[in-house]
Amino acid sequence: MRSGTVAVIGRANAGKSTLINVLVGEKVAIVSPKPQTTRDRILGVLTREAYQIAFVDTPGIYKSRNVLTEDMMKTTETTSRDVDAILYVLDGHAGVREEDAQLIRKYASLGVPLLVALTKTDIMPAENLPAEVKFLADAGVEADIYPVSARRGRGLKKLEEGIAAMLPEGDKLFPDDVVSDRSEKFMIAELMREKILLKYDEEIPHGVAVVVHTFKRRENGTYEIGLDIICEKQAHKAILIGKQGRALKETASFARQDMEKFLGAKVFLTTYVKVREDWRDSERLIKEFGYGED
Ligand SMILES: Nc1nc2c(ncn2[C@@H]2O[C@H](COP(=O)(O)OP(=O)(O)O)[C@@H](O)[C@H]2O)c(=O)[nH]1
Ligand SMILES: [Mg+2]
Repeated sequence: MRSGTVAVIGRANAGKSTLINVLVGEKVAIVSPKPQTTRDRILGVLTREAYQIAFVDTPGIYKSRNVLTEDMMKTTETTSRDVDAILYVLDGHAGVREEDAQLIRKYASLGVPLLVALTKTDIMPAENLPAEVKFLADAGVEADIYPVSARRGRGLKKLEEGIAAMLPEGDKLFPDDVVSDRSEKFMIAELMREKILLKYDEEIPHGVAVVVHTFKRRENGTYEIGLDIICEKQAHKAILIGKQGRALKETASFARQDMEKFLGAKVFLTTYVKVREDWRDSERLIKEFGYGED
């Protein structure tokens, strides 16, 4: 049996979290079209008879701007040094750039086996593929390249087997039924953040933290969940809540439906919006809100 950890890295929005979710077969990481969707390292475990792959989702590669994005970059960097293999994800639709080749060469030089997944092939003209592969080869990338579509489920089995072949022989790292190292409470907060990412312009979700303060399973199996949505400005709070609270009601109801799917039970959800200016520049508040390294 082969087993090991695989850091999934690449630029923001490449499709890393989506790819992990389909490979693992369950939603372990939230997804949105906006950068900075993934803030933390998240583990997603895929177990088969012949191998076990523990994917580590990373926030991706950013040009740092505040303490939170710096922390996110650090998470990506330290993760890539601490694994058995690296899966570099490229957005085939956006096209491969010199910057990608540079990053791949950099990560390939860490001494950890690396392979490349070129994703979103479903929205990429098929005739572009050979050119992208040639571009990478000309730029000195020696790694194997796997074209995939997470959305259409194409090329996944080959990729999975390619990854497994790079892992060391060894026992399972996790029990068969484990798919993530994150708590239900974390996922609940993330599902709320995902809906905020989907509903509002970038400026607002990038400054939002979600903190679950109540998470109770009642005798009858239903859940009572209370959470705070923390934003950076009064003006953002007003937008998040909307006229007569309509916007918040809609976002919360959207999130609640996903929470019910995730928990397999009815959820009673209470949400409040609070303002904490500049929390993204406070190491203490970032920790208090549950982001960043332990
Ligand atoms: N068409 C298509 N879109 C994808 C695919 N994979 C991811 N996406 C979209 O790309 C955006 C970014 O995905 P995400 O997984 O959050 O990227 P990450 O920042 O690298 O984790 C989301 O809107 C996804 O729905 C794919 O295979 N095909
Ligand atoms: Mg992500």
